[in-house]
Formats: sequence, structure tokens, C-alpha cells
Amino acid sequence: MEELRELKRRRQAIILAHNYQPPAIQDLADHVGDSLELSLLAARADAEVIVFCGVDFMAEAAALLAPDKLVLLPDLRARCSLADMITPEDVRALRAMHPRAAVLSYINSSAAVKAESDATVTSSNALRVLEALPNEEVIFVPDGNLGRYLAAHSGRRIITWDGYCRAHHEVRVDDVRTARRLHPQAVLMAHPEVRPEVAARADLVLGTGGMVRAARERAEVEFIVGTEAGLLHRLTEENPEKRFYPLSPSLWCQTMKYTTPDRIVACLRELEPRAQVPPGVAARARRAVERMVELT
Ligand code: CIZ
Repeated sequence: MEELRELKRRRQAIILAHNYQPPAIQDLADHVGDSLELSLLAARADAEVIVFCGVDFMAEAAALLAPDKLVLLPDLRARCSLADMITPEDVRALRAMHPRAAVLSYINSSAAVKAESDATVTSSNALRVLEALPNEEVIFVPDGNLGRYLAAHSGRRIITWDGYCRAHHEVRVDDVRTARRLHPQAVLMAHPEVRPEVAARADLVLGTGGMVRAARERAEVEFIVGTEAGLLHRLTEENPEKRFYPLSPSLWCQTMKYTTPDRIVACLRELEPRAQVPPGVAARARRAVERMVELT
């Protein structure tokens, strides 16, 4: 910790940790949040170096919004398998098939896929961005479950892609039944990346930022948490008088757990690995992210 503090000071660095990071990383970070909150913080921060503790697409998004800063991703194995389920060529092919449709890409996508999109969305603003678009037909990539959730709640014709987050997609209706039986008083919050039949049985369908607010603001004291296990640490720390239970043991993302304090120290010492987006891609991807910010 001493070395970390000294390196942070010398490099004028801040450490940002996603809500799904391990407890030790959340505890040493300057800020904990969802990918958009952290990218906006990166853009505004009075710092030269941003250590982004999360997965690759998150560090890329921060690099897009903070082009004047050096963004480091402590471990290059931290890749999002959902983001890897679609390529820019796939998006171009979808656009050719549906020329009147707008293309919305989930924040869980590569910068190259964002560059092919009209706007990006996060789990917390997807419906608002969708409703602000004039198009009747919208291509939504890459998360099929979130796409189906948007189709059910927006009245738009949504063309979905069959990508999925392994952790959220593994949750089954049986997990809901078991959790309800064990914790009958608890509010069940599910992430929109879960299967539609699971989302339909939740009390609230929210991204991690929404879950943090719901836990803080609602009067209930027990919550079943239907998203990646890392969020339970933040919820418990911020609401010590309340109780939080995981919806399913499958809600675990291994690549989110590659960050360690040692890796953070090493990346601050070496200023590597860096999140870099090729300039030809960066301008178009940044436009898609900025469009989301404008629309919401
Ligand atoms: O936008 C994010 O950070 C992700 C991937 C999930 C969420 O709900 O916060």
C-alpha cells in the first residue's frame, strides 16, 4: 500500500474500480461505479494516469472519453466474453440487411463495434436512449437478453444479436424460486442481462448503478441481488444495516477478478498495459458514446 500510494502520487494517477471488482480492489480505489460513471469521472479527473480496474471495453471507453490521459488496464486477460461475441463486420452486415434501422451498441462492446453504431447505451439508460431515437426499427448488439428486454418495454421493433453474458445467462427460474423461498421478505433485483423469464420474475430490473440507489433509498432491509457477485461488497459496505443475498452462485465473472493490488502496482511502475484505441476507430466510437450522453 505504501508503494502504491507513492506511485500514485508520482504518476498523478487515480484508481477507478468497477462495481464487479474484488473487495480488496474496491477498497483501495478512489472511486467505485459502473462503466459510464467511471468513464465520465476519468474524463473530468484532475489526473494524468487512470488505472481502470475492470475489463477491456471499460478501459477503452474511458480512453475514448479521456483522450488526454493515459488509461491503464492492470491485466490484459481481463476481457469481456460478451463484447467478444460480435465484430464490426457483423454490425456492417446487419446494417446492410436492415438499412432503415438505427444501430445501438451496448457499452459491453469493443471500440471497433461502437464505431459502427449510431449510439451506445448502458443498462441504466438503454430505454431512455431508445425512446429518444426516431427510428421504428433498431438493431441492438451484442446482448440478446437486454435486446429482448428493450423490445418488450419500448414497443420498437428490435433486431437482436445472440450474445450473452455467461454469468447472467446462467441464472435460471429455479434460482429465483430458491432465493424467494429462503428470503421471502427480500426485494429481488435482477440485471437486464438475465434471461427474460428471470427478469419477468424480479421485483426490479436495474443496472448496477440503479441497484446501488435502490438499496440506499428503499425502506426494505433485505435484497436478493441478481447481478455479478462483486456488487454485494459495495452494497454491504454502504448499507451495513441491510442484508444482501446473491440470486445464484453462477453470478461470478472470472475475468473481473484478475485485478490484484500487485498488478496495479506493476502497471503504475511500468505504465503498461495501456488501453489504446486506433485513431481511425476512436473518433467514430467517441461520437457514439457522446450521442448516448447527449440523448440522456
Ligand atoms: O455498465 C456497466 O458498468 C455494466 C457492464 C453493468 C452495469 O449494470 O453497471
